[in-house]
Amino acid sequence: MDLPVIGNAQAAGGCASGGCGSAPDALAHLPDHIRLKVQDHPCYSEEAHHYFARMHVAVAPACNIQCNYCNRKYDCANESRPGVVSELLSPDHAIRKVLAVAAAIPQMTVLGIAGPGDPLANPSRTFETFRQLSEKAPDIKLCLSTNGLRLPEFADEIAKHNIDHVTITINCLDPRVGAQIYPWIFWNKRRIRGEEGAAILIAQQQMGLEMLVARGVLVKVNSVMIPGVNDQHLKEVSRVVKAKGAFLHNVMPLIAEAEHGTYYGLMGQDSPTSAELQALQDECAGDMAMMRHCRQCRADAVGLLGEDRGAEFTLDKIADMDLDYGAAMAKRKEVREALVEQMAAKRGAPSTQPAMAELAPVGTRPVLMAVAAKNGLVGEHFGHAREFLVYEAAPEGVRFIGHRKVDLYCGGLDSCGEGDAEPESILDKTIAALSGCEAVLCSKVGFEPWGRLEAAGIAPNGEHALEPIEEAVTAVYREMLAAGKLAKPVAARKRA
Ligand code: CLF
Ligand code: SF4
Repeated sequence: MDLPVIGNAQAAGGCASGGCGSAPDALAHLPDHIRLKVQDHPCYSEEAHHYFARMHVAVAPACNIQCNYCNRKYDCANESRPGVVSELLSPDHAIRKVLAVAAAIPQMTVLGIAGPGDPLANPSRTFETFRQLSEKAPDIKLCLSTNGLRLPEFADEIAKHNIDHVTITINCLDPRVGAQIYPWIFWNKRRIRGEEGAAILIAQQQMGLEMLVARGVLVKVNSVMIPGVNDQHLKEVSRVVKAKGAFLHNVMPLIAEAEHGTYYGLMGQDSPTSAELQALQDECAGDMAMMRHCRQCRADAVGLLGEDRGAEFTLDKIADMDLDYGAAMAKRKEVREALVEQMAAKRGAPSTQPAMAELAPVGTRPVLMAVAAKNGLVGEHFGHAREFLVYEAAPEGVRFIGHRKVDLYCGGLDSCGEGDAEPESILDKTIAALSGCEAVLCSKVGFEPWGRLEAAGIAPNGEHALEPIEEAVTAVYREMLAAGKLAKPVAARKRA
C-alpha cells in the first residue's frame, strides 16, 4: 500500500524529559477513549500533524460579533489567517467536496467548520453539513470552531452530531479587556457595545465551555495574543480554562497588517514577536497542554497543516470526479491504521544519538535551531522552504517551539536566488524571521544565502539532510558543545 513517507515523529512529541532514546508517547497519559479521539487529529495531537490531514469547508458566512482583528472581507481570524477569501459553499456542495477530498487524501481524518464567519451564527448551514456528513462519511471526525456567543444554545446539538472536537476563541475573562477587543456583539436582536457586550460574550463562552466538557466534548481554547491588550491576562485565561476542563490551549499571534483593513491593522497595533509568543506560551503552559503547531490556516484549507491543496478541489474540479465512497472508506481505514502503527513504531525506535543529558552538563545554555522540514525529516532545500520549524535544544532535551513562515526564496531554479524576483529582500525577510535561531538545518543551501546567513549569526547546515529532525538537532547541539560554543551567555534575541 502507498503511504505518505513520514519521518521521525519525535519531532512532534518533543523529548523534553532528558533522554532521546526514543520519542515519548505524548498521549500516553490519556484514557483510551480520549486517546482514540485525538491520535489522528492533526490539531489536537502534535505528533499526528506530521501524518494526518484536515480540511475545512467554508459554509458559514455570517458573524454575530466584531473583533478588532477581523475584516469581514476575509476569513474568521479566530481560526484562520486574514488575507484570503474562501469560496463559499452550500452544505450540498460542501459534502461533495469532503467526499472528493476524503477519497483522494485517505489520511484526511478531520472535517472542520471554521468560517469564514462564525459557524454558530449560521446554525442551519453548519448542522446540515455535519448531519449529512455523519451519514455519508462516518469515518471522518467532526470539528467546529466558534467565538462562543451562541455555544450554550447549541451544546446539545453539538453532542448529538458527535462533534467531539470544538474550539472556542477566548481572548479574555475581564470585560474591560474585552471591550478593547470586541467593539460590539449582536445579541437578542440588538447591537450591544463596549464592556456590556464583552461581559455577555465572556459569560456565554465560559458557560459553553462547561457545558461541552460536561458532555464529553474535547474543547480546545484559542486565544489571540494582542500585545498591551491581553498578553499578560492570557495567563489567567489559561489557568481558568484548564480548571474547567479544556483539553488544549492554543495561543496564536495577532496578525495586524494595515492592508487587511482591520481596526488593529489600521491603528498600527503591534503583533507579538516570535520570542514574545514563545515566552507567553511557556508561561501559560504549567501542566496544561499547549498547542504550538497551529498554522492559522484558512477557512477552506485542505491537507496537512502548513500545506494548502484547496486548489485541487474547487467546485469545477470535483464536479468531474467519479466518487465511490464505499471503496474509498475501506482504503481510508487501511491507511489510517497503517499510519497509527507507523507512529507507534517510530516512538519505539531507538535513537542513534546518545541521550542529551549525557552530552551537555546541566546549565549549558539552550539553542534555537530552524529546520527546513519535509515529512518529519531535514528534507527541504533552504530556498524551497515556505516555513521553518523551530526547535530548542538544551541539556533537558529537544523540544518543538513553533514555526516561522517565510516567502519562497528560490523560484524553482537550480541556483537559489538567481533569476527570482527581489531575492535579496526575500532573503532579508527570511533572515529576520529566523531571528533568535543560531543554526538553520536544510537538505541544501545555496552559496549566496549561505554567506548571508553566516553574516547574520545563523549557521547554515546541510550535513544532516534527510535525517530525522530531532536527531539532527541533537547532533548539531553536540557539535556546538564540542566546539565550545555553548558556554557563552544567551545572546539577546533580536526582534523577529
Ligand atoms: Fe480545523 Fe481548527 Fe478543527 Fe483543526 S484548524 S477547526 S481544530 S480541524 Fe488547527 Fe488550523 Fe490552527 Fe485551527 S492548525 S487554525 S488549530
Ligand atoms: Fe471575524 Fe471571526 Fe471575530 Fe466574527 S468571530 S468578527 S468572523 S474574527
